[in-house]
Amino acid sequence: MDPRPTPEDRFSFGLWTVGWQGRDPFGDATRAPLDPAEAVRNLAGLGAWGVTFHDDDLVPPDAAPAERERRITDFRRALDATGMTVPMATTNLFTHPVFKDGAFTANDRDVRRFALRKTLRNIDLAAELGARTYVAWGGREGAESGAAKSVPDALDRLREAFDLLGAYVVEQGYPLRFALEPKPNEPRGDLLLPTVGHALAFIERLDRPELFGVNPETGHEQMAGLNFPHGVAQALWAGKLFHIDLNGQHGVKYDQDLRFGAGDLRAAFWLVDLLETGGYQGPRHFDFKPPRTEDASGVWESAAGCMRNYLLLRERAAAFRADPRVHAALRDSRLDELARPTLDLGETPAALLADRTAYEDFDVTAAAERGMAFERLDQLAMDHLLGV
Ligand code: XLS
Ligand code: MN
Ligand code: MN
Repeated sequence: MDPRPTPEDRFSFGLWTVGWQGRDPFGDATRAPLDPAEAVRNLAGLGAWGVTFHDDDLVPPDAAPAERERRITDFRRALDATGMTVPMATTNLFTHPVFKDGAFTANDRDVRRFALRKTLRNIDLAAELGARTYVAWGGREGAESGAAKSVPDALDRLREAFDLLGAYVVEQGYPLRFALEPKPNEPRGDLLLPTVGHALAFIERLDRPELFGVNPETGHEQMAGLNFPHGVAQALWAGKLFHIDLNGQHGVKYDQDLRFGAGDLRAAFWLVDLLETGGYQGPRHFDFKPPRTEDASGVWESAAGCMRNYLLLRERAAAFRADPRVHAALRDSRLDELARPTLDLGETPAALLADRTAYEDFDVTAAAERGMAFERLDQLAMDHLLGV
């Protein structure tokens, strides 16, 4: 079958993804700038549903008010003409040299206040354009050396910033929630909130934790050598998967931002299986970079590939879940047992201590000898993934 993306699939792309000009630490841009309105039209033509942006992707930070208005109007026209939505927006707190030591956690207080004002300004625009999620990636919140950053003080400042932003959206009555995006390193040597787990723990220390969730990115967790589907599953379990950045990554190295499905294909299979069965209703957002080897046609090829790979994996994962041999293998591996509570309803410690079958009469040797049959189960997954 030839899968075709439709708006029901809720695929979205950042303006900065297809608009990336290919500038990297070693080389200049390889592509011309892309007009946001053209990005919207092309993405809509490919079957995408939404487009997202950093403030600076839409309007250069030094644009005069009239120029700002013109750019926003052009963007709105393209949205209206194509029916594309803006589900999410975010702030660029990392490109301008003023943010070289971070934004909300910069050592300089005036930089922190400027960063807050820049964010509030774009939150107004995000709300105006109908966004429901506001992403916050730390960008340059971090350090290269030990004494340069007091982590407890920096976390206090980060908490202050998010408490203020939360208070602001409540005060304005905006239907926005925040999604914090973890990343272990790059562009700083070490970043604050390096993984999904760190971010989830941080959120619980905020004034309004209910307004804050996470925006995990495939490559960011994999840069830390972590299992991405497991991190996403924990975010879902905590009710905190507010948004997701899908892309591809080959293991522990620099942030590759490959198209979705490139890199760790098996992790991508389990991720799609999880998103499609785990109750996630949000956008399927691609945060990738078409490699700088590509010209404009390669850019759109790469964007289409993100959606195509998601749909192919969705089909493969559904076939895996529907296969009667898989149902039997899941039982052989006792996944049904795992879904059963360990204790009886209302069972107390005393009742457990009184249950001789749980200890005195438990045949430890026999239990230790049982095979788990995971290899057969995993091979069935592999067969489905490979389309056998
Ligand atoms: C960079 C991040 C960035 C965020 C949005 O590594 O992925 O693109 O998603 O600022
Ligand atoms: Mn990335
Ligand atoms: Mn991202």
